[in-house]
Amino acid sequence: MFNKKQNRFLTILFLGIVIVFLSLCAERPASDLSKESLIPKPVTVTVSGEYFKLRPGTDIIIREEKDELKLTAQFLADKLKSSTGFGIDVKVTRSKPHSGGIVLVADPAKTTLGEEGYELVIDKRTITLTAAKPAGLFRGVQTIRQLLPAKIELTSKQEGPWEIPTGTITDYPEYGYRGAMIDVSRHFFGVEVIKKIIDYISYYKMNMLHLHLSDDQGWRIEIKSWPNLTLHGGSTQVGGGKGGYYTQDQYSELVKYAKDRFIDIIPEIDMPGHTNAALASYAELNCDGKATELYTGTRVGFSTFCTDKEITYKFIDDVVREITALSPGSYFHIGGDESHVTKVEDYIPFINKVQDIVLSHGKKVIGWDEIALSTLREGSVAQNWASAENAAKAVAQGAKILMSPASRAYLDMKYDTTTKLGLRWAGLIEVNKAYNWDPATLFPGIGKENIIGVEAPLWTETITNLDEMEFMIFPRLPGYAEIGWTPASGRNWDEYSLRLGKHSERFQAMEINFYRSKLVPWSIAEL
Ligand code: NGO
Repeated sequence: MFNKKQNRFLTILFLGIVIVFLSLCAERPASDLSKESLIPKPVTVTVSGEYFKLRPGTDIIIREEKDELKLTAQFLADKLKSSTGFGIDVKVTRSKPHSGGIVLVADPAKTTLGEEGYELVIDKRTITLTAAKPAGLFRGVQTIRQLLPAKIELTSKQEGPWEIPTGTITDYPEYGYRGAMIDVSRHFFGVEVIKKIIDYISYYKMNMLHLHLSDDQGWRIEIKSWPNLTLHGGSTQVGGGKGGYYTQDQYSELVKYAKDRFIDIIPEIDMPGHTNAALASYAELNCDGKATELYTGTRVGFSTFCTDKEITYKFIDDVVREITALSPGSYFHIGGDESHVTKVEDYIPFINKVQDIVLSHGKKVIGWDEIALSTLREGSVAQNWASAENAAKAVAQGAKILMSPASRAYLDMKYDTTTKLGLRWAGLIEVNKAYNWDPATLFPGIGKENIIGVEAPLWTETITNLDEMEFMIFPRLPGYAEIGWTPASGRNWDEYSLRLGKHSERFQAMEINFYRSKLVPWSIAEL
């Protein structure tokens, strides 16, 4: 029927088909979404074994032209564009179903997902990210980033494949407050450094950045009605360097940068102690009417506002008014720690008055745990750092606690005896010690219902630049983020340390200077 040539052609064609068929059958192993190294660990994951693949032409699709949706969609597109080299665009399409791509859906009816929860349905052609609120979509976008290979974080074009295992993730946080604090007073850090910190904390789904804006060594935010605070009080720092401060415009720029990532900035003006920078700037705030000298050491507890002068409260009212006008978040932090030279009979009425000032400007109060000595106003929060007894006093008054126990959560504590940076008054905090605790069982009588969340503070007596900050923050920060997000029943160090080990690839892609703890199996050989 066929001649020799035709026979040969048919045989080759047949063999070709067989080879293609066999290679299709010799499938790669099924994917397993539940084995991905996500931090924080999601609440529930179901697996369907296939792969979604990002390709040239994969679009990010939103169904409504709303700013918050567009912003988050564009944020994702920008993250994916440079490393994949694909022209990933945001498209507004009302029609459904979609023919592939990443679809972001705001569905207010999904109330079970709460303020920040999200659902991610990944199939072979489409990723559908749904949330009740815009913040939930943003948190879900972080999950998508973490599901892609670490090189997605690089800014130059990389080779794919860009695959994500299929399945479903339903996820929401355990606590509503998950934050970090940066002390910009002991050493000052400019706007670009703080933006980096905001990027890092948002990558791990934290939602609060507390800025410690004033202390003995420096006043760091412009107050137009009291200009000498920054001109003089902001002019130095620990060690005698030149210090610095944020103008109100720069502060607003930070607030917006954070807000776009669904993070609130919580401003702190520490008082009545830790106030030397203000006392050096305005003589009238001192009981003896004499301005103090600027201070560049690290000792604490020697300064106090004059608590029985009227001008002190006029001053505080001006400061709180100007800062709250720039702050959309719901809290103002009044410090209140270590006021060792303020008599307790002066401290208590002072904190009571200051709480009322903050409330009169429409914000709720947070203060370090000593504020529990005063009469806590409705909604005031005590930030536990040192004293379980103060935390208990706050709870007895019906107040909530923000958990930052120094011996577990202070980012400025050394990892081990060889750590050059940092302090050790609250002990050494290796990565496992930082991770392995449950805020809801740390103190008897203080349970989840009494706690608004977790915050990890970085005090900067010994920290002078971004590199040093990163070294103290990483790799402990992802652990604090997970403590705040993932239910305690779903957390254990052995399993977490494997996931954390994989994140070294991401730290490296983001050029983060991190501490290579021996307790973590880092996944990059040349470490
Ligand atoms: C304490 C103190 C800060 C120090 C920090 C150093 C609180 C709340 N007050 O924490 O002034 O910088 O320790 O670890």
